[in-house]
Amino acid sequence: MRGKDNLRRAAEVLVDQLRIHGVRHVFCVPGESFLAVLDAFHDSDLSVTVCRQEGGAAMMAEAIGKVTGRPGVCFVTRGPGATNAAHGIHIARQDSTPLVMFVGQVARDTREREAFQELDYRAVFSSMTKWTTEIDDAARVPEIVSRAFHTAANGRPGPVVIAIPEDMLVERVAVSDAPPFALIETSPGPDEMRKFAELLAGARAPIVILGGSRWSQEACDRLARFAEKYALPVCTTFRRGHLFDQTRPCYAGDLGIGPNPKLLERIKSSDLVIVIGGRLGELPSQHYTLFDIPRPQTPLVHVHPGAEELGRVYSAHLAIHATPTAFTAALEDLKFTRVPAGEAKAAHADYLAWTEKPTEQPGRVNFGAVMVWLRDNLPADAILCNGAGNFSAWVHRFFRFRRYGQFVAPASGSMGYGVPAAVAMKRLYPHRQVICFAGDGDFLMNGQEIATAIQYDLPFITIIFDNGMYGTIRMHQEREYPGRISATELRNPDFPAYARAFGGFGISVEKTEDFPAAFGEARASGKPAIIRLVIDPEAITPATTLAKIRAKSLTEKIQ
Ligand SMILES: Cc1ncc(C[n+]2csc(CCOP(=O)(O)OP(=O)(O)O)c2C)c(N)n1
Ligand SMILES: [Mg+2]
Repeated sequence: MRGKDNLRRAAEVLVDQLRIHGVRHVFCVPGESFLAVLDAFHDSDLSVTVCRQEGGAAMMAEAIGKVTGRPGVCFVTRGPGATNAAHGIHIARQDSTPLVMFVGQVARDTREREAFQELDYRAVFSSMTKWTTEIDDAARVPEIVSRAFHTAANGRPGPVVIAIPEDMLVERVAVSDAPPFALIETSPGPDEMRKFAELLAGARAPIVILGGSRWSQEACDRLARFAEKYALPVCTTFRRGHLFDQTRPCYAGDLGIGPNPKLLERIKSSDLVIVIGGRLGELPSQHYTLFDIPRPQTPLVHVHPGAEELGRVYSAHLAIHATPTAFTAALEDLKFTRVPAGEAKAAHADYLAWTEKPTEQPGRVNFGAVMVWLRDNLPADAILCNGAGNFSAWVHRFFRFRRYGQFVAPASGSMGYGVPAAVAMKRLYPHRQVICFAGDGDFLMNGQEIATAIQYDLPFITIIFDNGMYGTIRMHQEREYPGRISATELRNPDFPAYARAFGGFGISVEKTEDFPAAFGEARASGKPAIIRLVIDPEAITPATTLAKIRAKSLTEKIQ
């Protein structure tokens, strides 16, 4: 509440800054360290989501940052709250997502005594954030919050952590608000675009690889038009499948874990690789084997919004410091001396052959067939979320993403992301269908956020791939230490009953053909729902079984 002197408390100034910077949603687990902020929420029109664990709150904020390109915001308490939230901060780092996290801090006059739950946030978070700071002076709240939003969103986006000492938050100050932060575009220069046109016109078999952040629907559309005009094959990197409408005739496939071998062949035999937006990190580079380091033999064009990423691993033949949004705008004006002609048709045919039909699988539920059913039956703007585990391989392979922001999943490979991301998406887009895919291991890392879904009446459907194990690790185990199962088996709760215990809907599916009816019931319930798929543990990837991996490994070890 504003005082009689008409001065604002620092906490009110802070919440006012959030509104000015366009924030609509904040996610938090409350703490006594930032009561004054909670009080300021009381008078604001911000949509506040109270969560069950700070890791979930940080992931929800990260998911908002991922799909809007503007910093997602969360508030957590001191030591234990902040360290819980580290999970989401690391995702924002690796996924290049703008996020601003506020953390309670002990009062300024008790600092450095290791006061109750005190933590040195700069020391703890600096290796994961773009900036970690503490606000000592209430009068500087507008300045520091403004810098945090600019830092998080511009260049290579990423997380910022701001500690807010509790005594600072209740100080009353006379201070002016900052203006709204700006999303700053970095545009390619005319020389760079001319060189790009020359390289493309001279290439026999160019290929485009899309990744990273700082995209938008318009940027994706511009890229798609350009690719179609010149028949350029376009693939997307791990968990960035939403950057290209996969039903369009230039789509060449997913360059993530276990990609189509034909796609890898195509990249290896191409004579110009154009990477737009992504870092070409460990997964898309197939563990740094696809291209030589530092100078790839195949000419490489690398377009990235962060100057420090250009030349970090790959010394590109043409490095362009630009946001994907600005680069795709520049593509529209490109002039060619010779018209490039790519191999999109053949690449798309390879993609269709790889993804059209589900593969044969052991067990009565074929997850590939479930994904194909969802591909044919979900609305074009449905949002799909997931965490990490082998189950996601079927999502990547068999679904067809159509729109920007439709796929919300961690490129960092972090488990536990799907449920919080689905909560955030349903908060942001109440009228869109939201589906969360989870492994049985993955789900229970943040499954408690189903309580948040119930509290805010967010009816999304979680599909749990229940194979009774940490399947991914078991797969690696069988390959490296065949037959020696260690710490990968799981005894699971009754997942449908878990959903019902929270007030949701739950159902088990034991045969593929029962899935559509179960999905219909889950939808009709109007509640947050869990559909548990009973999966044969042998069905370890769309391409192979555990027994085959073990047998191959044993044979190799004998030789
Ligand atoms: C937070 C986190 N902890 C651990 C891991 C390592 N890890 C990767 S996949 C995986 C198992 C996933 O199991 P599940 O969710 O059941 O999926 P499945 O592989 O069985 O389909 C583990 C433990 C990780 N990626 N993230
Ligand atoms: Mg599992």
